[in-house]
Amino acid sequence: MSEGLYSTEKKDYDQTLDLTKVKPYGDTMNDGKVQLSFTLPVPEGAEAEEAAKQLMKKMGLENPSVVFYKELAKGFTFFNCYGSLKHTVDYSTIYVPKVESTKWSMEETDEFIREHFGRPIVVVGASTGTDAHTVGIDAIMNMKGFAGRFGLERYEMIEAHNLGSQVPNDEFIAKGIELNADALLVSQTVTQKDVHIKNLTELVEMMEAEGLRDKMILACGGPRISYELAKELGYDAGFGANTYADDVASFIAQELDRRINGTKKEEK
Ligand code: B12
Repeated sequence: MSEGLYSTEKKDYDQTLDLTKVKPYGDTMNDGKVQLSFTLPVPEGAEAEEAAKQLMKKMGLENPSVVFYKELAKGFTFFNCYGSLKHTVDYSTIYVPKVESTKWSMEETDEFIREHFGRPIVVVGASTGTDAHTVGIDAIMNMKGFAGRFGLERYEMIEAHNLGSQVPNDEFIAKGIELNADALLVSQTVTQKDVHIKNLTELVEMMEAEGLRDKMILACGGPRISYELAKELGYDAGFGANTYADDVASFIAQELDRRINGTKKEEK
């Protein structure tokens, strides 16, 4: 192969990946290259550019460079910048708590429910409190699902009830009781002023006060929900961005089996 972009010749730059010292990748291993953008509340000009570079150095970026800046409004300048990050992380020691269930296809989950429970599992979902966002809970529950994966309504062995958005916690619980729900699914999108924490906590407290908490599987999801946060708030699981109905359906089926039939959680 000839020189240039497609050359296969071994280069003399560092190509070693050390998972104990991982840093960002631009176009060469360990170059640390980072792109960032931010706004400073100062007027556009050379002083603003210098201020942006000094800030980047304080963030641990070497060779900071401002490639674009523009006045956003009087007294405010927006920057696009690059730099090389000095810092590294030890990837080999990272542990992230996450849902411990085996992800099954819709057909596998249906089959499991048929065999292990002999009846459909009842799942009630809603975007609760003041949250008006429905797209997330619809992606999980509606027949057509999300990004080519069917939602819970499509499952033969799941009776899915999607209550929509802005459902008050007491109404949500009442519906769960009325429908004899096996699982309640809460969606929270707005996190301003930690409104999701208050709302999710209120739901758990109401369920505990009514002696219902251990009678139903309780899971939450949303773009800023993590499994760790959900567990901290007293939920059985939490699901973040890029979740599909398969993830939560497999979890519910396996968790219910553990509770009803005493099966241990399957290892990943
Ligand atoms: C569409 C939209 C709206 C629409 C909602 C229409 C509707 N019917 O849902 C409208 C215009 C009504 C709206 C209103 C508002 N919005 Co809005 N909205 C968005 C937007 C553009 C897209 C959200 C979306 O649909 N995502 C697509 C879905 C598929 O993704 P998802 O929700 O993450 O869901 C996935 C996972 O999270 C997970 N999941 C979600 N829920 C659940 C539940 C369970 C149980 C499970 C297992 C998984 C799960 O699975 C899904 C599929 O993978 C976002 C910005 C953005 N680009 O994300 C802002 C955004 C969410 N909105 C925002 C805000 C602030 C508002 C308003 C407060 C604005 C205002 N001042 O009025 C109001 C809220 C009013 C209210 N009372 O809630 C902010 C939230 C900021 C924050 N962190 O709190 C965002 C991020 C915009 C922004 N950058 O500021 N919004």
